[in-house]
Amino acid sequence: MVLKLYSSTFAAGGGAIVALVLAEKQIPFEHVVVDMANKQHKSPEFLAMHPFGQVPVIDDDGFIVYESRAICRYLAEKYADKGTALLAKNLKERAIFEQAASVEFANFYPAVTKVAREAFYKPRFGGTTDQAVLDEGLAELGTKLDVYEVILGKHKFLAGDEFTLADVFHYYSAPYFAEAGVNIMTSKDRPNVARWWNELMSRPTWMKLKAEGIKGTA
Ligand SMILES: N[C@@H](CCC(=O)N[C@@H](CS)C(=O)NCC(=O)O)C(=O)O
Repeated sequence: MVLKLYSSTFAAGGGAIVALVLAEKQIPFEHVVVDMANKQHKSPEFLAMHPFGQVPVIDDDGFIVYESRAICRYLAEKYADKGTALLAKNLKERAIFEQAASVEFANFYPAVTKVAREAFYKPRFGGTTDQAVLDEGLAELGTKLDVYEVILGKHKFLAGDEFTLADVFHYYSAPYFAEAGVNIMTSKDRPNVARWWNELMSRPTWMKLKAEGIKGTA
């Protein structure tokens, strides 16, 4: 049975990173659009797959996985020899990869979430951006990116010279920057971050996903 991805069609958040891994790995999948406006993700059938009632979820021939980063790791391991590698091969490279993946979850994601709430979600869903809170979020993100600048001065991608899931996890928030007109990722004050971010944004798999939204390939 072909793998099913349950998510919205908008290429953002967890659905986007799972869809990107499916594209990088060239894994055929059926896209099951979840009607979030009508709270389908809170229905008993959906809660049986994801007890927190969120997207994305995958159904791999009856094997259910939720939490986008866990899904990405599962797919990258299952299809290790297909498409882009995305995971490090030996123990020490794997440790460095896990270090970079933790950096994304512990440093980048919390700071970006604040920025996304003020700059993207509030205006989109009828609220008003609080400029002081947004500035605070951008300042916090800036301090994290100052460290990224040093790391990315040493190698091309976050976990070394290869593109890995640690980079992929950053696409979770990418559409929020673009839609909210926030240019912090390409600031000329951090040329290594800008080079890395521009490289991520111009990856053909991502450009296709951004242009077309999430679409099944099976
Ligand atoms: N940590 C989860 C977060 C999932 C999440 O927040 N999904 C959002 C859409 S991007 C959602 O389903 N929101 C609806 C809700 O929480 O009720 C993951 O990465 O999969």
